[in-house]
Amino acid sequence: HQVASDLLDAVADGEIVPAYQPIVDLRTGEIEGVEALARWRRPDGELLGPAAFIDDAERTGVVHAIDRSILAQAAAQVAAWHEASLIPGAFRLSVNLSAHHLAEPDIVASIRDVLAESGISPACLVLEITETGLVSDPEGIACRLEELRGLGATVSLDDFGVGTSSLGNLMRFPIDAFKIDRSFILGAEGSDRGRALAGSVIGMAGRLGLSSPVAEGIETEEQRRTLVELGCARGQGFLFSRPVLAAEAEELLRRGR
Ligand code: G
Ligand code: G
Ligand code: NA
Ligand code: MN
Repeated sequence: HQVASDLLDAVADGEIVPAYQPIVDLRTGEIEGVEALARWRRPDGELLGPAAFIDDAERTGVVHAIDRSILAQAAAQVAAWHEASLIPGAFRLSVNLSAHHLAEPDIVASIRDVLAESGISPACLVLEITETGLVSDPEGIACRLEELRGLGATVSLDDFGVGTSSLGNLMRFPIDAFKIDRSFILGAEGSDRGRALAGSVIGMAGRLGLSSPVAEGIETEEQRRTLVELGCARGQGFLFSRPVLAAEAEELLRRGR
């Protein structure tokens, strides 16, 4: 399989690297953590986003190697930032985990080993699971998520609210948090109903005893203000920073101190 072997080569050659997007306190702008997002740095210097390779990676199973490599690189980076006193102890690293990956029996041991090698605490790790991937084998996935929480990691539902059974997922799966999909942020600006819906989703997290949700895709000051009014404490988006490579992320952290 040519696509699979090209992608595996890219992982082995260190061409799949994390970009980091800050997750901030929406009131103060303080950086509380980062989401690591995979990029394919081609030998010619071109940087490809996941749209160019993640579907192929899922289809061929190479996504496991990508997820593990991004976690290892990002955890090592966060450990180095800790070492340099650029980030506080409570700083959190979010990584994306393919739902396919959750079917792998060795995933829990694999994540535990990668964390142990990097030296960062599992309590710093947030595993983002995309809602739309949670269709097959719900019992197996629920079991795996419970084991991952047992390590001390946080499990967060990504793109919450746009799947076919978002509320059902809150019942079925042992999750700690969710990320509010960008469509709610756009909706909250568009109409009273959209605003009420976004407010309800934010309020629901609190009533369920989940951690404060992260709002995704914030691009304007007005969106930030609206979310704060609606009780949302954390978010990410181009207003604060696009996803950037490690050196640029480090600059943001230095400035944010
Ligand atoms: O970074 P972008 O900007 O384009 O990311 C698009 C989507 O690609 C993300 O929402 C996420 O679902 C997926 N993605 C990004 N990085 C990773 C990764 O390391 N592993 C997996 N499984 N998905 C990722
Ligand atoms: O994991 P997930 O699908 O949530 O990844 C976030 C995706 O959203 C990435 O592709 C990232 O580049 C993109 N993104 C991050 N911030 C913004 C933003 O403010 N606006 C838009 N349109 N996309 C964003
Ligand atoms: Na994500
Ligand atoms: Mn998302």
